[in-house]
Amino acid sequence: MTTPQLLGDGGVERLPLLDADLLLWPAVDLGQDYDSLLRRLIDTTEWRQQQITVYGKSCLQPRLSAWHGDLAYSYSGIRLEPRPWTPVLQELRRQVESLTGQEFNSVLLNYYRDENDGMGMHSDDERELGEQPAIASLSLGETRDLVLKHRSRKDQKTVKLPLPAGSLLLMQGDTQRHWRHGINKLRRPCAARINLTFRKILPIKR
Ligand SMILES: O=C(O)CCC(=O)C(=O)O
Ligand SMILES: [Mn+2]
Repeated sequence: MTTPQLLGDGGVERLPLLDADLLLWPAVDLGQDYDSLLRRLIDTTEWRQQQITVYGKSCLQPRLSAWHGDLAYSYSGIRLEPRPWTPVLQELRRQVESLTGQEFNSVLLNYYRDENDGMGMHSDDERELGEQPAIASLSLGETRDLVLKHRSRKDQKTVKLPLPAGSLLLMQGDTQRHWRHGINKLRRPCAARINLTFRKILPIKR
């Protein structure tokens, strides 16, 4: 593991959140324009709408998703079998690894088609992510706010972090232990957004 690279233009910033370790690159250079990449990923990914179990109830996730990488991943009662790395995902992984100094073996793509799609508040704290997971989250398309809430400290205000196209957020250290995060549905019309979360899954037997 190396320390994150400090860039000249649009360099990385550390977000001042108690009990969290968050680094944000506001606009990373991906060597291609964000909109073409968004369209390419929308058109070429085999999207699924997963049926999940939340508090014992079965429902469809309000978004589409795809899991690529080396190992399967289980959460909310579902098991995602990995699809192979595609050239475009491999290249994005290489760029994200080089910026963050972390290694990733998987990526979860989330496709928020419009304002009716979102993601409930959660922590990425599955056992196979390890004790202090580093998760790198790359956004494309419409800006949506990542809502962050401290798990136990009522004196910590809810944070709304806008994630514009080309932004890269690294969540690491104790962030998942102390904070939950999610993407609210919106009341105003909103175009498509894709978020790619690069993760390192550890081979754990269940
Ligand atoms: O869409 C986002 O920015 C959040 C995605 C996320 O939290 C997840 O995939 O676990
Ligand atoms: Mn998450």
